[in-house]
Amino acid sequence: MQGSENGDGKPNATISRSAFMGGLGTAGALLATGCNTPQATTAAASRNSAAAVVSGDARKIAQARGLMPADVAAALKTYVPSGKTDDYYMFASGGHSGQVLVIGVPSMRLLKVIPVFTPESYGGWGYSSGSRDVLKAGAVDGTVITHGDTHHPTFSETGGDYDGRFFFINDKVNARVAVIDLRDFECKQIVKNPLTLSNHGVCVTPNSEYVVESSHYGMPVGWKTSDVTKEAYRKRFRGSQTYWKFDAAKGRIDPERSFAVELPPYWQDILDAGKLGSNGWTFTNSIDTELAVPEDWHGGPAMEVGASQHDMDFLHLLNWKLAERLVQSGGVSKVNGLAYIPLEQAVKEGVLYLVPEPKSPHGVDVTPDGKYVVVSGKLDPHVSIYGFTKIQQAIAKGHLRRDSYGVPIVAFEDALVAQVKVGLGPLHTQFGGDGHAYTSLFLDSAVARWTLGDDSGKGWNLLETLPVQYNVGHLAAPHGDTVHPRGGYVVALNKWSLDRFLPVGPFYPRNLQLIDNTGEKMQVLYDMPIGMAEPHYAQIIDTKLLKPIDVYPKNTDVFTMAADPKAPVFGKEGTFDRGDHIVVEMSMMRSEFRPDVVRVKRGSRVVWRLNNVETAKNAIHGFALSKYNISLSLEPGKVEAIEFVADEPGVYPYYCTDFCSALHLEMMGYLVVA
Ligand code: K7E
Ligand code: CUA
Repeated sequence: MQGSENGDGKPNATISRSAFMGGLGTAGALLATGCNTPQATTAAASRNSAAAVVSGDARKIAQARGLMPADVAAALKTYVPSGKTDDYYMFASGGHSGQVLVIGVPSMRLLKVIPVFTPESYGGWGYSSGSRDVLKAGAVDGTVITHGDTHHPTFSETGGDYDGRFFFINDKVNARVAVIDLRDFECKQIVKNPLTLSNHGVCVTPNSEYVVESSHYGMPVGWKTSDVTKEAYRKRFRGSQTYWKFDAAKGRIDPERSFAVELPPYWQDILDAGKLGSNGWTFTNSIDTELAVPEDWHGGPAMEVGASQHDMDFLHLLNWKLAERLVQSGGVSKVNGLAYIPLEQAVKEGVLYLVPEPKSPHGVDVTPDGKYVVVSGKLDPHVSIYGFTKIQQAIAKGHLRRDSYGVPIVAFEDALVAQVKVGLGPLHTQFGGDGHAYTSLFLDSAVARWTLGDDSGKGWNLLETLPVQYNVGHLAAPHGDTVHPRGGYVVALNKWSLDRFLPVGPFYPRNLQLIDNTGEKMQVLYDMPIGMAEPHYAQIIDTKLLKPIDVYPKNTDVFTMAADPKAPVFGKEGTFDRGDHIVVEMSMMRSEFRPDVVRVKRGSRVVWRLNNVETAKNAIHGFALSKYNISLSLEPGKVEAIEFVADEPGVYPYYCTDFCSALHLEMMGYLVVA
């Protein structure tokens, strides 16, 4: 028996969380003996009370429910008692829901859905003037987009580790990036990439100088062309990598100080930023170095065949610090308003290099020490480990061959340190606090755990694989892509769930599986169904790093995080005629709207400002207005505005949508249009 059993039947006061996590035997002991020893605990506070749980009753329950010792251990490891909170926040992409999910780990309880690219009536997102402005800023050629396909969530970093201040996420379908402020867990900004319509990878540089966005499908720059021959694809289609300058003081991306590097149209995919010794570089893989185009454009094979012919694609190495210096020296042009380093210039200045990478690469992840880049190809059973030092030596030596665009290529053998045969369909790698690496195996539906070695190629070994259910995409581990992985858990983000949950029709839940990686053998602890689109990637952050506000300061405009000079003043509410429009100044409090009647003339343009004047935590009021398609959520201290034309005579109720008090149903009023 391993773990925390101290053998004398007394409470083991020195038990650490990790010691407990390692002890599958603990629950076995519990079931076998039904003893009163409180081995099962994650916090000092629950140590004494655990004695009540670990009794003969627990054994009876386990037997009645047919639970095995491992099940009981898993339950104890994930159970967070009512009133207690989790150790970690997991921020997961919401896939093509366009939103972000906040989940507690290890309980796997859903804490919040953050509306981002898609209007969401519960939060008033896309209904208030402020949120509409954010969505409008992400418009494509004037069309406001009301959906998104979120893939790669990224926390802001300081010194290569999450700092708990901001959070970024991409929209793959329209090449946009959103900024979420972790003070209030709300989206504040969406920027549209002016060069392309599709992106994929997003990462931050180690001090959040830049949010980096890789383009995905090959596109004519600026997408305005109908010349779609194979020759046009080669000549005029391009990829790009955009370095969005992040201004942490303002909490916004600054497009004026951002820049892009032009790339060959190889379908750049995921990317990661170098750290520590490799800081200053980004690593981006690609999947269509064949330059395959649809059959119709040249009569060749189907896209998926055409794009999988080569044994090798290219990992792109970009020296962003050098590119930044070029931009700052004023030596670059602009394309569609964005500073732009053309391919030829990038090659000439030594900004861009390539390294071959095995078949249909997908994941690229830099090790916590910054020394190695781990690449996995969907059609190759290995992860390939490139040495940053080896790459730099090969570049310094020169005499590199070039691709058809003139980009220098570091030879595969000169960059490669080791390959680990992990299994079929390796996709993405995370790093655990135990010093091991974890790679998802899509085809095997498994997680591989392997050891990190050194430059000599020694020490890179597969330890074990754990089956998961099913078709795993990304993995997420606490701070698992930083310089300081915390370990304890790995979450497998599975595409399919097949037989795991109660049937809910043909759209099956996605399955997030929590894995304990503290023991000799990994163990699946918990299955969490996601009742919406597929989360691709997630990041997990120590809760101690986040200090969210619980009540906005009075009169807060959440888009400036400052007092709104136009906030309605308590005691001076009313309806005011401003000539060409009507202004409504409204206060909200338990359990009334002031005013509770708003009279306007038919055809008036109405600017309606609302202020939740509450100062108590959690005293949220909603505002829904019949017929005018308006739903708002005002947390205490928040000010919002809406605008509409009162175009039909009639009586329209408005009411509070949050059950805020015993008189909540009475919190209503009438808009009278005469
Ligand atoms: Cu593999 Cu978009 Cu990172 Cu999906 S991506 S899994
Ligand atoms: Cu305010 Cu219900």
